[in-house]
Amino acid sequence: DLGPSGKPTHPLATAPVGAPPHSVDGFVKEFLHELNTNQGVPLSLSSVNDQYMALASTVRNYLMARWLETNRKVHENKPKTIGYLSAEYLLGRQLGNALLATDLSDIAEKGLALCGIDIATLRAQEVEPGLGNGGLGRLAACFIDSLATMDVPCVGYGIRYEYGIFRQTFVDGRQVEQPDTWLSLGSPWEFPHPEASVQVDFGGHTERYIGEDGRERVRWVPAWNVLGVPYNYMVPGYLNGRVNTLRLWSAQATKAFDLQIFNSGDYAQAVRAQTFAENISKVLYPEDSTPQGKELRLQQQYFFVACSLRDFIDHSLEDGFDLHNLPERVTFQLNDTHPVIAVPELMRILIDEYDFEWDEAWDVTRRCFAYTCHTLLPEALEVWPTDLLGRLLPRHLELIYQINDHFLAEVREAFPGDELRAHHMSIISHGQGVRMAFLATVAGTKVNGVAELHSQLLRDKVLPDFSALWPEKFTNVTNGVTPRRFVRLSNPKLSELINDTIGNGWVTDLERLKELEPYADDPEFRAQFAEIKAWNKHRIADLLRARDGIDLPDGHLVDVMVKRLHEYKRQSLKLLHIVSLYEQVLSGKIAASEVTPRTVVFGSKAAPGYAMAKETIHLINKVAATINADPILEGRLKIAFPANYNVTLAEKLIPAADLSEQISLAGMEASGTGNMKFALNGALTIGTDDGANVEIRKLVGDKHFFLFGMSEPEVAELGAQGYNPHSYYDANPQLKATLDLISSGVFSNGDRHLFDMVVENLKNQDRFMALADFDSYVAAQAKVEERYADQDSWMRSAILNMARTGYFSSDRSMRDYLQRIWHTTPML
Ligand code: NBY
Repeated sequence: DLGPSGKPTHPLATAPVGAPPHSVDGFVKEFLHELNTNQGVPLSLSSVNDQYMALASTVRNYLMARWLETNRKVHENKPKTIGYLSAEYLLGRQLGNALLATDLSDIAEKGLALCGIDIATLRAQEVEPGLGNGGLGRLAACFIDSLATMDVPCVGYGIRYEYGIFRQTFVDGRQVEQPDTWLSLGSPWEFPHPEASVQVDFGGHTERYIGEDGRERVRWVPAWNVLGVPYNYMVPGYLNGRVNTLRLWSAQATKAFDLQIFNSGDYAQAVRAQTFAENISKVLYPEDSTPQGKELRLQQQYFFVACSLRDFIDHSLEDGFDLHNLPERVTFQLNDTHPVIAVPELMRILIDEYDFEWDEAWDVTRRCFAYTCHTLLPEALEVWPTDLLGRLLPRHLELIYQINDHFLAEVREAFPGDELRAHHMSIISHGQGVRMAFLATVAGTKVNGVAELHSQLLRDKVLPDFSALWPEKFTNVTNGVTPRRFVRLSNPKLSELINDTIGNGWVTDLERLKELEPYADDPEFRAQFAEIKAWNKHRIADLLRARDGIDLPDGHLVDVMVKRLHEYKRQSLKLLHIVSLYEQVLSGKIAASEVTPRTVVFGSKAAPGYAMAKETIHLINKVAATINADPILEGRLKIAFPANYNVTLAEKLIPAADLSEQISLAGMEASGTGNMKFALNGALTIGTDDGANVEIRKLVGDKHFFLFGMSEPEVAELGAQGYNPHSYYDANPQLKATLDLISSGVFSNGDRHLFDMVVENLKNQDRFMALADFDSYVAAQAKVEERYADQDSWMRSAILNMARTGYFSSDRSMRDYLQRIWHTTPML
């Protein structure tokens, strides 16, 4: 503990670290100290970035005593820890959350004002760490927030990408990606620990030899290696004194690797080796559903998982710890299949390094892992070609074959003579490769989906043979979102109203929002609620004006669809609704004055290689430009598509929404989490019976939710019959007129073919059945307009949405994981 030099004699050396005084004066003193000693500038000469960096360090200092104390307690009490393994963490800005967790917001604001600084300017200086694509990465961030707040020991493990999710720009309506240089102005929230670096091996071959005990053993002789440098981030619990750790790994060349080449005299080659190693954590892959079978991606996956297991075993366990007891000390939660290579890695460590017998090693391994699946799309399931895997990780491929052999023996025992079943269930599919979801299912103690419908479909459609073999392995944990970031921080006025009405217990016990239900009938409360909604609309209007030069009209229904661009999510269906409204006005079927004044806001990134998604973005922008410029709908319909939707924008946009668009084809969206954030901020949902929408609707009630479209069984039936989108086009004159308007060239300067890719696909393929749901969607939108016309009734529903969706706190999700999967309880 105290290092090699013996007992310290200075009394301060063993005193617990204290936080700076919780007062404006104490804060100012600390802030100026940080500005002077960390940034090396006096206040008078400091830049905004200097001030932001000093502010971040100051807040960090307040958290430090708690972090040290948390770590001391973990060291002393050796509780079971959750090792959350995730290739993505979409954290959002850190400053506001840290201020909230330390209850310093007011003190900081006052202190900075006394220094002549507006804290809002410093908040705006922070570049969010965008180390994730979308829902999956944001979920990981919500979960670690909840675990810290619930006093559960957890280490989040992941990758410190030098470039996170690309920065989206639009050039003539088309998406153009720019690198996300989030580290360029310094990163005040991270603590690098190069001294705790871990070596990770790759490539080479394996050798068999006879060990001292006379048994045959295997030795992996790797060809090259890299160093993983840990960067620690604080994960503060909300006002509870706990600070957990998020440990992100950065890749560096190892000394040995350099030296070898330096000694050969090839300096340039040695420097290239450095670059080669550092490439591993260079950039986040921007695909959010179709995995790229790229070698570098597998390197990333193995890199962070190998670092994390090594780190946990070497640094979290006491010397001489018997690894047979590892499951008592950790569950590694696999956030989708991206970290599944951890399974053969733990087997390798136990067998090759710790001399475990196969059965012992497997028993330990399977009790250490649990797997969360986040998809239903077949193309989203990761499969690694065996030759690639064998080249990069030869020992791991052998172990996977062995795991598969043992597993298939179990299948044959359970279903004698059913060779076809064994074939279907094989982890290794001939011709394809290693099916990572199967490996995860075989290895995990538990397998969970992320909403009730999804978990059901996972059992019935994606992994039916596995659920037949191990029914008790499958469970559901419905996703949740952190109320700290997505209500308390993002909607300060609403938070104040809730506090004034029911006290502030809801921030850590979100079901208490139920106590607001009676206030839905209180005209005074409704008026306050409506005023806050209007205030949030002005706030986003101000932001979009400054950020994007977009002007939002006053007094509109704010209709928001924000999520990654994917055909299954059906942004094109939203677009058809908009174009249909426009077409009806253009052709005189309805008067512009009959259209409910509405602003539709889109926010969405497309995977750079996903042509259809990019074309859809292009079309949305062109439709927006045309309609926004056409006086015929002036003041009636406005389309806003701010570029680079991210967590920071979401925090301002979601609280301003009246209507939440959750319109995926039923059976396709595993859960959705944006849907929860909108409901909690008092938006009504227009949505299909998909993902967590199903549970939202059940809780808020049919009267307060606009359901439309086919149900999942109806989708399956239509698919089985043979879906023909063209028949809908032919049969529905309004749908035909809508698609024809796009093909007419009005949105493309007369070019009738510019959007052929999107239009022809809808007419002829339409894999996600947008045309089949069009009528029902348009009818539901008409109901929306009708309801919105009665503001009292709308606000009542909005309040009930908020009051009834406390279930979707990620604190509740974590309680479910603790009970159903991790079998552990919060502890101090
Ligand atoms: O995970 C999302 C689901 O689509 C959404 O329904 C769910 O609410 C959310 C949290 O459970 N999935 C998701 O965001 N997936 C990815 O971001 C992703 C990223 C990378 C890859 C695959 C999926 N990949 O293969 O590289």
